[in-house]
Amino acid sequence: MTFFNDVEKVQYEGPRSTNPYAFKYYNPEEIVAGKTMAEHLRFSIAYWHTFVGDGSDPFGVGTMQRPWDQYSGMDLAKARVEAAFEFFEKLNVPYFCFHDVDVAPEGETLADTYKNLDEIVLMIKDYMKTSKTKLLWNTANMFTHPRWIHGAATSPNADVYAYAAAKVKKGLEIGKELGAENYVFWGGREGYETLLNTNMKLELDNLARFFHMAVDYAKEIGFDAQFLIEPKPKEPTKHQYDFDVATGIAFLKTYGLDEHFKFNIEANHATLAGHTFEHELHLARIHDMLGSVDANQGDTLLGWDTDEFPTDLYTTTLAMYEILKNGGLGKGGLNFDAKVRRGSFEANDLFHAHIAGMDSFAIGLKVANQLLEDRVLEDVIDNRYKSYQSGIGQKIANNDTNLKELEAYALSLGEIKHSSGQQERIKATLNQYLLRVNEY
Ligand code: XUL
Ligand code: CO
Repeated sequence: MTFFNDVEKVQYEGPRSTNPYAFKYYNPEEIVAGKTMAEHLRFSIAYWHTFVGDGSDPFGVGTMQRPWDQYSGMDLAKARVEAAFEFFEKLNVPYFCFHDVDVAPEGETLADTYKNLDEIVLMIKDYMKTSKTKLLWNTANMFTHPRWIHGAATSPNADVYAYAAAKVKKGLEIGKELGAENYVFWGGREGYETLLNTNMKLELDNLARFFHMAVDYAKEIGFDAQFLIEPKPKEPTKHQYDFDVATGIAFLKTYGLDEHFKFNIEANHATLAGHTFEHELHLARIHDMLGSVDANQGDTLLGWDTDEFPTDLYTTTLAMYEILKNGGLGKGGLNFDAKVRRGSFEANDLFHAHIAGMDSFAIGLKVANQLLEDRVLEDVIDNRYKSYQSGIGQKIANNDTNLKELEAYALSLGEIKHSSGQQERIKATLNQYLLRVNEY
């Protein structure tokens, strides 16, 4: 059975195309800096938003009209798998991601849930035999069900901790079975609401123990995925422990987990933490911990996680700049953890949304690559820090001086001269590069 009957395979038709079901900029085979666009961008579809999300919000019920709406239970789960692989094929997207509960309904007991999962995982595995689409990552949903009310691996209740451990054990087995390239932890309920009832030290220690057990079990079963932490400061929990990349690095290093984990950085989570997307990517990159990306965008007028499809070219350009500087994403990819707006309820809007996101990142890739080739920002930055390339600056950079020598140097100084930071000139140049994208 097919579900998206209005749309044929989406192809690249170039910037002047008026076909809404064509890529204008994403040309998978086009070579940019020695690699195809497909290799650079490694797009992925988020199962939860695209095949499960119903458009409900805290004030209203679902609005989405989906060609699998007539099904329920395991039939619905199976219809979604069929629809998903049709969608992957039509959009020519190389990866997808899911939470356990996205693909199979939870049963009465954990054993029933496993049974449902096993059946659907088998079906997905079968589809993957003939599909070109692979699993970027899977994860365990440990935030929706009421059992996670006080957290999962940071719950005050050890039974919940054990239940969470079982879910992750199963998730690692599923990841191995389906050849996942990464395994993600997003701790939506791993945090606290008030310190008045919280033993933060025990919760953090328990969380670290949990991650160590996951690392050990993956090793034991020969699952060589990259582990990823996805930071977010808040929502649903008031204060989440994986607040942002800096907090995540401190946690991972404190508990000796840094060699096993990288970050899955989500644009809207970055802005919720009061950072730009590129700040989070940059910080992870300079620590060699940039693993993967949840590609979406927030709304500067709204203080919550709106998970919009990424269309802001300024941001996609700066994100691709960081990714290119990182030498790519390795096993990671650009996963559209993004949902169509509640008013975009037709099934075909799913195509429009993904095409918009893919074209936006393709533009970002081309512009960022040209910026790098022309050393636009490199030259600015090298020049700005050139005082560290010789004389006293070089001594500082080489760890070859001390406070006494620096004092003597400072006492000998005349008036200190500064250079302009010129950020307005740099931004104008960036605009020129963006507007010239069709020339690259
Ligand atoms: C929630 C979020 C999650 C993770 C996976 O904000 O981003 O969907 O990506 O659990
Ligand atoms: Co996410």
